[in-house]
Amino acid sequence: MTQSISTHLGAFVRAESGRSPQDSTLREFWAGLSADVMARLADNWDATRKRYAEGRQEHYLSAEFLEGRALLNNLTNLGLVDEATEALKEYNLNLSDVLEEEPDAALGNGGLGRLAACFLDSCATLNLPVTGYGILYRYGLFKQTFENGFQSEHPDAWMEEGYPFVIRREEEQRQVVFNDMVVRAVPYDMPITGYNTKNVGTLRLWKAEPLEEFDYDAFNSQRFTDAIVERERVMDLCRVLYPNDTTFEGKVLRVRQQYFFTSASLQEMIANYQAHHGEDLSDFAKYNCIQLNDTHPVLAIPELMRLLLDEHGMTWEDAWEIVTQTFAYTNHTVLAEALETWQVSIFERLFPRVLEIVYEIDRRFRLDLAERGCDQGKIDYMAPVSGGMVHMAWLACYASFSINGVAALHTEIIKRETLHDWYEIWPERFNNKTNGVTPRRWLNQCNPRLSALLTELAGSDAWVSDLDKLADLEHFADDPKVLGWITEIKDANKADFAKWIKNRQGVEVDPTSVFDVQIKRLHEYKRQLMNAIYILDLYFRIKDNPEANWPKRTFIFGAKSAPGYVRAKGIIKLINEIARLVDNDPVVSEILTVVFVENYNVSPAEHIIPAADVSEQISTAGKEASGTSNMKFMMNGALTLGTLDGANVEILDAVGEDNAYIFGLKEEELAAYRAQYQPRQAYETVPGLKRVLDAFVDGTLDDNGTGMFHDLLMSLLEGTNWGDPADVYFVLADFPAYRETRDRMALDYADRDAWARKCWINICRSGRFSSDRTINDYAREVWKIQPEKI
Ligand code: GPK
Repeated sequence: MTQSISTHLGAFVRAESGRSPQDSTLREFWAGLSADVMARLADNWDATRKRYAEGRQEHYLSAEFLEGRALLNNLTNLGLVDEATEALKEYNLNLSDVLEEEPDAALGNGGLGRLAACFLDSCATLNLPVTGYGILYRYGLFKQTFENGFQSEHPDAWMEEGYPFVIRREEEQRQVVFNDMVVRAVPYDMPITGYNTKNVGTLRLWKAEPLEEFDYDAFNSQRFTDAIVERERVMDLCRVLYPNDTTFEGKVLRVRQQYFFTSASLQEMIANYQAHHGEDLSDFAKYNCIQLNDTHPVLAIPELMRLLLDEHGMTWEDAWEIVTQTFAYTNHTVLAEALETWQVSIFERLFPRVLEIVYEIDRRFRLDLAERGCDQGKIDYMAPVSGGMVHMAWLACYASFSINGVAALHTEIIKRETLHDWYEIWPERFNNKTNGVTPRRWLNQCNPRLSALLTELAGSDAWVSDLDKLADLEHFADDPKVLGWITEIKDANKADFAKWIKNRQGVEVDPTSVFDVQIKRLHEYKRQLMNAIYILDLYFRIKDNPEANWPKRTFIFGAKSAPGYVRAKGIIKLINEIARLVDNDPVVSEILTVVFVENYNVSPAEHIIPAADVSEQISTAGKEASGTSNMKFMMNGALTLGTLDGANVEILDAVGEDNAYIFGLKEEELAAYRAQYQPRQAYETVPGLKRVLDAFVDGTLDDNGTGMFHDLLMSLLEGTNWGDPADVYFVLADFPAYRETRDRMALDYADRDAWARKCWINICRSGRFSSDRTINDYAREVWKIQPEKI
């Protein structure tokens, strides 16, 4: 199709609305324009799929893909943004209004899911033969509202009104067999377009459906409920994304989900292999590599064994040889509560044959380790099955040829601690792949002003698919004219944000204030609580001395808490109460504003990040595996206020101490610090701290009688019932250094040129945090795949 959008838009909209375009809704325009985009990419998509099916491929298995919106991404990749803008003008519509109609595909919780989405974007752009496999959740991550400052959760029926960017492929369905049910796995494919390429990759999301629509006999005998019970039981499988981030819950439905999508994906890989390379599966690993995104898809290991043994008649030795050459495993956290361990009894109930295979892997593992001279204690600890539990990470480490962490420090920690015993035996399996983010969505699309400047200064848009090119622009850091433009662009983005948040939540923010932002899942280790304590302390300091020259600041939060994570919910309520306290104070509210963006998600992030001045990356050292918002902020010219944790370490390495604000205890200092740490002493002696913490419980802030704020205070001062020490995450220990650094940062902002210079250096040195760099590293060092340009 070479005709312009305006030629067909009316017809596509009519097909969606059944009305004339003049009478159609914005939503119908969104659907019509999206249908046009799908029509335009169809042939290239088909050609890419066929091409990839022939050669060596990588399969990215992930329970989460946090895609966000698709239309602008696809319009940009197809070079259609201007045409679409013009076409909509003929109907007196704005492209941005139409784009805002699109629901976020929030099939992920946070960093891990968004990483998978950035990776697919890079694979498409780099023409790499990679396919993503996941689950078509009917309900994505819950929608968050605040009710009197408390988080409440609502279902996110993101595709109920129709979603044009997935195609159901009925003819490619598989069957997945559980002990107690047989389900159809129907693939829904989402095209993944790349920048400056015709290649279109695929995200294949499986949906569970009953073998029979419903029980016709029951229906005919008037037992209407019975007729649909079995159907609903199957549909339950894909109904909802588990809303936990970095915590594990041993729910049967979740392990069902995991087996469901891994089994369907493997069956397809085998069928595709046989279609192209013959019945004999000996060369399976030559043509296929599977990346396991955390342990969620680790059931693929015993399931591939089962398929090779039972369905394809292979010997154990041959099958194991293939399996151990196929799988690569990425670890995303060192938090103990995230490590998946399933009760043997659950496996027994759902898929006894898979359990049998797991036991056989376990038996051979134990022999293997005994032969290596390991003692029984070590063998029991490392074994895939012990204490009645299946340890998914241990299984992954044993069967995978590659094990990687997601930032240099994180990889060192898993080698030294989390997975140390495996590292001792198989050091060659371990490697680091520092995360990255796609500069298409996270710079080119979300920050058009800055992108235009970069393109103008660089003389082309080549930086969009080769972010290292920005390094050539660094010399403009000494050009006062350019520094002025950088400041103007940031101010314009901040004004846009102010409009957006006013319209969304009715909050007024001052675009001339410093925008200080922390957006990420709510977790104690990420220390939103330390951020809140700072703001409350600043509130009191301003009350003490209102005449001093306080810089104006806007503190922006975005965070969802797992619904069952009571303390995290307490922190959300606390921040909302501090926001209210500040807002109700006639003096302080002239200087400070606290905004908690409701229902934080991918598309809100696209509004927030380009407007940020300060990027809060303040996790306890050693706890944040990588972090990826830190990279998005850097690319958009916000300065990092952070600890030496995760990828912050590498950001500091890239920009140097003059261009980042680093504070706090280092990971290697924490153990010794813990031995003598007395949070109560910090509470008594650090100036201002007692006043702030007392305000949690003395009536200054109101938790509506829930006791939440008292619990937060106790978590800092007393530890908890279940044996944690007080202040597990060193909030009070790091607070003084955090306060000093953050105060200094706010003062530094006044010199806008000096500030802009730092921002510019951050932007120009962000090349290594493009997910293109990460994916090239995976492709070369782990997947051993080459670009296949159609
Ligand atoms: C790690 F283990 C997990 C998890 O279950 N979910 C999740 O989002 C995050 N993560 C890490 O917390 C981040 O530090 C990291 O950048 C991200 O995964 C991607 O690797």
